[in-house]
Amino acid sequence: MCRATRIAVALVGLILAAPAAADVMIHVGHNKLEPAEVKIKAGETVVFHNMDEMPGGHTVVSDDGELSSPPLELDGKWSHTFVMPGRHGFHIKEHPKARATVVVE
Ligand SMILES: [Cu+2]
Repeated sequence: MCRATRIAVALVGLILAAPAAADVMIHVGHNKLEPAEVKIKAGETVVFHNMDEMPGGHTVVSDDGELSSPPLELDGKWSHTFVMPGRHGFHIKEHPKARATVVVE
């Protein structure tokens, strides 16, 4: 193997060895966000996936009012990529007692 080929093989090996960053999922439903807490690293994405049909949909909002999904239909998804470390609280606008926290490390 020539040197360039060896380097190319090594690079492909590195790419294949790197674990794929899977998005973290929070399930949205009637009066529930599950799990109630997820931990991610800065730069990772959380997907909110609506599992229950409701007239008008389910809207995911951050407790600080900065972020809001559109009303999610059944099987609708909304994602957000978090860059700021800290604890980010969310609730469902239509079910304010349904809460979840995204912990960004
Ligand atoms: Cu509902």
